[in-house]
Amino acid sequence: MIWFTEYWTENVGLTVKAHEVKRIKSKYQEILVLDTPEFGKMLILDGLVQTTERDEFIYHEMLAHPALVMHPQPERVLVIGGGDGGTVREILKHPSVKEVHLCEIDEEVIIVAEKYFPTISEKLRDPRVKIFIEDGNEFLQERKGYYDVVIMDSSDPVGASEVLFKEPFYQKVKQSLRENGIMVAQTESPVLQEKYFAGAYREIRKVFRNVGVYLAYVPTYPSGMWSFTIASDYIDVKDTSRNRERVKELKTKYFCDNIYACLFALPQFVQEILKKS
Ligand code: SPD
Repeated sequence: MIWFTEYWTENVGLTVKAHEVKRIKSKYQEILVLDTPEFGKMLILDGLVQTTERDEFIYHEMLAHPALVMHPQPERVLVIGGGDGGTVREILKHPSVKEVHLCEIDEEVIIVAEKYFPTISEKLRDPRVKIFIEDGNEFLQERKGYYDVVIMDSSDPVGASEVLFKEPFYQKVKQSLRENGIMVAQTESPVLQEKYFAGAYREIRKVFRNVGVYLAYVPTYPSGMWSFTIASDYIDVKDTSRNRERVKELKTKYFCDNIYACLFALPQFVQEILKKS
């Protein structure tokens, strides 16, 4: 057994006792798989926890479903990042979806996910899924007016992922959407990463007319309080009276009709952060 710590800041972190299952260095990052008593297997990239068998459903459901439910009829969906496959699995719960493109820069993440995280990656080989091993920023250059929903399932905004949290990237996302298109991004913790959280909101608002922020509780992410930012030029993304009947048809463990109904209920301090952004 080893002790592993993800440092959330210089002063606080998440420490778990674990068996080391696999450690490899890919072209882009160190990929580590741990097996822990409480969270099951954990996928860690460059020292940062990406997903765990125990709580992955919370993040993946909350990242995928709100945007897919709000869209009148999502058929073509793009995921940038998300090589573990959890977001793809959730997207395919929506019967209208015909095509999912997954753009992941690091093929090793997919290989590791398929070997060690079969319940998360189980839909990656579905015939509706096409995998592109490419840089998300470059990939979008070629796609104009194609997607109904674009989902940023990125790692934290450090190193190669930093560009995915900036205005020029969101402009490309916007151009890749067709009419009624919606985008959603994971946007870090308002508690421990206020700078990144507020920064992403500011950049997204420069590009899209309608923007909303919602939260979920993800135990293994910094502070546990995690944010998602959803945006569209066509759809009032804060109107959660739309398509509520579709939520009831989804087989989920966290996302549900009550959560959808009050998706944008934010704690006062989070509202304050957004107001001054
Ligand atoms: N600090 C962790 C943020 C990770 C967000 N992406 C995770 C990818 C899981 N599909």
